[in-house]
Amino acid sequence: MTRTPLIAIGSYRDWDIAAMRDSHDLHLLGAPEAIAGLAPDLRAAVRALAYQGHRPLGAATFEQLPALGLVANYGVGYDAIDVAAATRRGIRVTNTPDVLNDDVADLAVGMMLAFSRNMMANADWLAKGRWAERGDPPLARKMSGARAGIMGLGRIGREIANRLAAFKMQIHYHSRAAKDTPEGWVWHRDPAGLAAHCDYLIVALVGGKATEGYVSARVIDALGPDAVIVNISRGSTIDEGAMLEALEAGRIRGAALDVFRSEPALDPRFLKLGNVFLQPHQGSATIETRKGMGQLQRDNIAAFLGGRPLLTPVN
Ligand code: 8YV
Repeated sequence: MTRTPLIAIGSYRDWDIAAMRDSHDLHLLGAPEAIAGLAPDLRAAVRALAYQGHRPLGAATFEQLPALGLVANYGVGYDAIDVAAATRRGIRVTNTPDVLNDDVADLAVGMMLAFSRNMMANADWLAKGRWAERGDPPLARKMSGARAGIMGLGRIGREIANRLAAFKMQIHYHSRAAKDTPEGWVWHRDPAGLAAHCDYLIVALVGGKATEGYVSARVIDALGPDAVIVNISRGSTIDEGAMLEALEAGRIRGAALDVFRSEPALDPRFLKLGNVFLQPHQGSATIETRKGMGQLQRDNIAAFLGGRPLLTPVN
């Protein structure tokens, strides 16, 4: 039996490659530009594309694959994919929601604790022999009981809020409309209003044009000098220049960031700051979750090719 061709773009783990090879004639590419190098009869036959990565994928790629019917994204965020262009061409798009909520929320809480309790500097204090030489390191700051401001109470934002509630934090949030929440959670209509009422502003927005710079200079200015920005969403959701200025001037206490505007490259100004805790976009990066994401991506592909309803459609 001839197996259906599948183009997979990205840097997949061995287990994902093996699973895709199991049921498809797999063509693994590093970037969308490599599609142009595939044989014309293969390009004409491909109906499904597995995508991983944050580089733009849109009309120029779709034009090269006339039979394409599905782009299955490996990730909950699909801001790199031009969904409008896909829809115009009748191409369905799927993502991998929910399977990564716990990991991303865990990382947000972990970054908040690591930042507040000076864990990096304290580990360094110990490693450099300063504990014995100079005594205890400087005191840290308490996180439990502080005010959390969740920007975007979607699936991941809610998991973060649930965790922070267990840390006895008061939960404030901003979303387009008030949501059904446990008693005591406070909705703020205005993002700057949320900023004015929190010690930790945790950004859990979806990426894309609609949220570009949503945490604007105005929102950042509304934060108090004791406030910490936490971002596990997309670098694009924050006015990075305004945040860097606030951090450099000490107008906010600090930032714990997993995502950046020009990642994997970082604005070098970040590396000069002493009031940040930085991570390499690793919110979903555990073996368990990445396996779950790969499985959901493949399940969507199998559903599409089998003529069954998609599990997690975007359009
Ligand atoms: C990435 C993410 O997809 O799910 C998302 O939206 O940002 C991550 O899980 C990850 O970089 C894998 O490509």
